[in-house]
Amino acid sequence: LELEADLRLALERGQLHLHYQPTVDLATSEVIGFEALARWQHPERGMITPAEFIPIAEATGLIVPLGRWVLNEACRQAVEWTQAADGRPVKMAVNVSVRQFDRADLVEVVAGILAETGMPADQLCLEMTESVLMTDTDDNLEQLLRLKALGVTLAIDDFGTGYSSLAYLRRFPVDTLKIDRSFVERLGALTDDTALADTIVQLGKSLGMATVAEGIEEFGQLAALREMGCHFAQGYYFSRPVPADEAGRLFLDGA
Ligand code: G
Ligand code: G
Ligand code: MN
Ligand code: NA
Repeated sequence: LELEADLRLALERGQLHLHYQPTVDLATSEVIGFEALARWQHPERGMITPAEFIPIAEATGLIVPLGRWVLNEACRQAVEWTQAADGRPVKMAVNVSVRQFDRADLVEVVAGILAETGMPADQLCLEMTESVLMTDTDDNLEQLLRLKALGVTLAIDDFGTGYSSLAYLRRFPVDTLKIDRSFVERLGALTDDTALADTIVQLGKSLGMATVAEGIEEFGQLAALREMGCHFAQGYYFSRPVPADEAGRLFLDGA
C-alpha cells in the first residue's frame, strides 16, 4: 500500500525513467533500435525493479498513466535520436500490459502520442504477452486491428511460454515473435531448446513474421540464431539496458 502511494507520487514527480536495450539486426550487426524498459529511482529505497512495481501498477490501475508516460517518453526519445542520426530511423519497442487494453481509449492514446511526438507509426512496436490474445478476445482483437491500422508493429513478448493455442497467430494481426530467453539459454548444444528456437524461427518465417531472439549472452547463441535465419536479437552480449545518453551514443556509433 505504501509502495502504491509512492508510485503514484513518483509518476507525478518524474521519478520514473527509461532504460533502453538495443535491438541488433543479425544480418548486418547494426543497432536498429531499442526496447524501452521502465526504471524507478525511489528516494529512500533506491532502484526498484519493474518486476516489483509493474505488478503493483497493474493491480492498482496505475499502469494506465504509467503506460502512457512510457509510450510518450519512448516515442519522444526515438524522434530525437532519429533527427540526430540525420533521419536514420530508430525503432522503438514498448511493453504494453494487458490491463491497458481494459481501457477503451488505448488506440486514441497511442494515436495522440504519435501525433504529438511526431513519431512515425512504423517505428513503434508494441510488445504484449499472449494474455492480451487470451482475455476479452473479441474486444482486444478489435483494438489490435485498430492499432495495426495506425501503422504500428505488434509483437508477442516471451513467445512460447504462455498457454494459448497457436491458432491465435492466424486470428490476430501479429508482426513479430520475440523468442523467450529460456529457449536461447542453452543454444548451440544439440538440445531440445535448439530445436524449439529453430521451430519458432521457421514458424515466424512461414507466417511472414519477423523473429527477435531475447537474452543473447554468448557468441555461440548469436551464431546459431543467425544460422536459423532469425532476424533480430537483444541481450547482454550486445548490451544491457542502459540510460538514454549511453543508448543514444550506441545508436549513433553503431551504424
Ligand atoms: O529489465 P527488466 O528487469 O527491465 O524488465 C523486467 C520486466 O518488466 C520485463 O518483463 C518487462 O517486460 C517489464 N517491463 C519493463 N518496463 C515496462 C513497461 O514500461 N511496461 C510494462 N507493461 N512492462 C514493463
Ligand atoms: O520480459 P521482457 O523481455 O520484456 O523483459 C526483458 C528482461 O530481460 C529485462 O529484465 C532485461 O533486463 C532482461 N534481459 C535482457 N537481456 C538479457 C540477457 O542477455 N540475459 C538475461 N539474463 N536477462 C536479460
Ligand atoms: Mn519485452
Ligand atoms: Na521478453
